[in-house]
Amino acid sequence: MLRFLTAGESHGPALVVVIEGIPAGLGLDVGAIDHQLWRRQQGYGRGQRMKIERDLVEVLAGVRRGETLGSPISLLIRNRDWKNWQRTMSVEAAPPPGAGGADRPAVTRPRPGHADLAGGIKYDRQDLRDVLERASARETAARVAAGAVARQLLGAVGVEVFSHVTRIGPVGDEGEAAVPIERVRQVSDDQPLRCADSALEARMVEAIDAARNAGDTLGGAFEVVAVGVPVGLGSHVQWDRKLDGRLAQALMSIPAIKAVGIGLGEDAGRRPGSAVHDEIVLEEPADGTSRAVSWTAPLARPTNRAGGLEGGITNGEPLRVSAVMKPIATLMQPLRSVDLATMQPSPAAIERSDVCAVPAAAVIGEAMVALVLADALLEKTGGDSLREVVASIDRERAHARARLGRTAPGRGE
Ligand code: EPS
Repeated sequence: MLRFLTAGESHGPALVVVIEGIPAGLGLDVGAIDHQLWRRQQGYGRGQRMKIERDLVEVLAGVRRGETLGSPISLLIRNRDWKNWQRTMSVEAAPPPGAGGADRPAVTRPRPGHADLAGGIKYDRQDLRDVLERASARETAARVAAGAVARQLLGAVGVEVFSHVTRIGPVGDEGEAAVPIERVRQVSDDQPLRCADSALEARMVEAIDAARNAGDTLGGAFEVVAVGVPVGLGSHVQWDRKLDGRLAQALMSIPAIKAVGIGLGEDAGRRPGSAVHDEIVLEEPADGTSRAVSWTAPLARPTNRAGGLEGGITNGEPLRVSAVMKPIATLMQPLRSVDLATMQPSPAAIERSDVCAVPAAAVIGEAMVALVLADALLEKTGGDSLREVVASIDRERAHARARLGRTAPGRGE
């Protein structure tokens, strides 16, 4: 229903994304897209590149007088660093006169953990820059722009998506309880690492400093939360319609993501069933969902260990999805590699890079979750216009509530 494709190299002129399937009549706030791009650029541990870039979106198609048309939306984000790379990244066989920047030598020493070696062999490239330019996480700026559009569609039916960082390298909360939704919501973009626990965050900052001083890098983990999600997105009836599987694919496609969890995630494998499954009771909703917007009142769940998904279908509880990011592959104290030009042992190439980018990955995770949810929403509601989408959701919510009200005599609203 909703699809998007990105294009662009890290040091090329720009990134672009084409999004198809956004219904007509959505008032598009371009400033809100820029805000999401800004959020992706923040976080303690980013490198020099983020001092150069100031990502801003240009809308090329699909919007007129502030509203979407139902036609493909095309967004462009210019790379400010392009001016320093015009010779190296020139489209022409020979850089045109006046092209800026240096002629950089070919990259021939693949970095362990990056796409350099496998991509160079697969695409038969001698200069590994031909691979790393596209494998670079710079591409995720385009995803965040697309996600910011999806987020605005979701906002029109009351869905909100946010995130927090839960681990940087060895520093993380070992407690078993999930961080309450309201604390996650209060995490500020001005915090260095967007962690809900400020004492933990201070230790995370120290861990990043130590890694930087050692010429090393750090990964970590984050959680994305979505509240107000309608019941019934995704389906149990076929493998490729299960929403947990679709979310896992979307999050796993973010560079450096190595594991994805839904709700308890891997902890679910350590507990007995009685400490994993969420009881169904007749009372107020437990966490983050007010009764006024609940789809399932008077039914409620005292816990949400399932992370809002059962059978691959959203169940009316907040969606909670986590992901683990490995450390960035470019090390200032490089690992052993082999120079493919000489076939001699040689330290891996050093590219300017970040020490830690987990807070950025969390913002990208929000964007991917928003895109998957928007796709699943449109699958459920259909609709060429926003009016149709909203009417469908209102109708389905009213139906669910009337049905549950009937089956709980005396408790219906
Ligand atoms: C990246 C290397 C760095 C990062 C980049 C991802 O870029 P550069 O090689 O220009 O220093 O800053 O991330 C971004 C540019 C971005 O916008 O997130 C890599 O090799 O993946």
